[in-house]
Amino acid sequence: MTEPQSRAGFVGVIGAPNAGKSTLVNALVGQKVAIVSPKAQTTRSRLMGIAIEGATQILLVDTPGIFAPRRRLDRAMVAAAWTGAEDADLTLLVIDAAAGVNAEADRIIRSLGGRQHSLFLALNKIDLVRKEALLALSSTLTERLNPMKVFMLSATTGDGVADLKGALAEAMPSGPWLYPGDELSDATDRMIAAELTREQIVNQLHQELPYATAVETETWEDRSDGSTAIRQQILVERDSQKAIVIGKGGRRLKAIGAAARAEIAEHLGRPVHLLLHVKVNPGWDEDRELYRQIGLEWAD
Ligand SMILES: Nc1nc2c(ncn2[C@@H]2O[C@H](COP(=O)(O)OP(=O)(O)OP(=O)(O)O)[C@@H](O)[C@H]2O)c(=O)[nH]1
Ligand SMILES: [Mg+2]
Repeated sequence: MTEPQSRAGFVGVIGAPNAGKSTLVNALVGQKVAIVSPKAQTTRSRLMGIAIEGATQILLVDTPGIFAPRRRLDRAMVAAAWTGAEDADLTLLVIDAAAGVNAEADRIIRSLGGRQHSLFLALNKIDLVRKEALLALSSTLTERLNPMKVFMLSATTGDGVADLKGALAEAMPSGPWLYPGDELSDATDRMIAAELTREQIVNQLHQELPYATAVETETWEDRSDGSTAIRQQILVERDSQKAIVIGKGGRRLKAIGAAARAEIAEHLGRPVHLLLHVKVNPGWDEDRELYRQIGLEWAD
C-alpha cells in the first residue's frame, strides 16, 4: 500500500466582527484555541489553529474582524486580518447568515473583489436562519464573489463543519507538514493564558467593558507539586475603568479570576494559582512593546 501524499497549507479566516470565525476555527481544530464572545472585536491578533484531516495539515489563521479602523489598535487589527488572508493558500470568508451582508461584511466583500485569491465562502449560524433566506443570501454572495465553494454550516452545533474540513484539506497543496503533528496552535501557553483571562473580562463585563483592555502574563512558575503559579496584569486606561474591572468589594475581579483559573487549568491539564492585578496605564494602546507582546504589528 502506498502512503497517501502529505499536504499542508494556510487558510486565512476573515469576516466581519462576531461572524463566528474563532468559533469555527475551534470547531475545525476540535479544541478551543481561540477565545470567543458574543461581543464584536474579540479577536485582536492573528492566531493560528492547526487542524488535521487524514494526511493533511490545515493551518487556520484566525483574524480580527475589524475593517473600519479608527484608533491605532484598530489599524493594527486590520493589518493583521489582511496579512492573514494574503499570506494564505486559500481565503475562507465567514458570513453570519443571521446578520446577512451588514456594513462590515459589505466592506470586506468589496475589498476582496480587488484581490487575487482562492476563496471559500462559509455561511455560518444556519441554526438561526430559515432555509429560504439562506438560499437567497447564498445566491447573492455567489454572484458577487464567485467563490470556489460555498458551505452552509453552524460552528456551534457542528453542522456542516466536517464537510468544510474535508474540502479545505483537498484544497491544500502537497508538501510536508509544517508543524509537529501534536501541535494545535502557534500561541504559547503564556499567550493563551492571557487570552483566557481577557475572554472572561469580555464576557463578564458586557456593556461596561472598557474598550482598551489588555492582559499580560507577567510571571509563570511551574512548581514541583505539579501546579503552576501565574501572575497577570490587566491594563486599562483610566481609574474609572479600574473600578469597573475590580467591582464592588473586589467581587468582579474575583469572579473573573476564578473563571479564568478554571479555563487555564483545563488548558494546561494541571492545577493553577492565578493572581490578577489591575493597572491604569493611560495610552497603553500607544505602547509599541505591548503590541509586540499581544502579537500585533505596530501600524502607523
Ligand atoms: N447560534 C450560533 N451562534 C454562533 C455560531 N458561531 C458562532 N456563534 C456565536 O457568535 C458569537 C461570536 O463568535 P466569535 O467566534 O467570537 O466571532 P468572531 O468572528 O471570531 O468575532 P471577532 O473576533 O470579534 O471578529 C459568539 O457568541 C458565538 O457563540 C453558530 O453557528 N450559531
Ligand atoms: Mg474572533
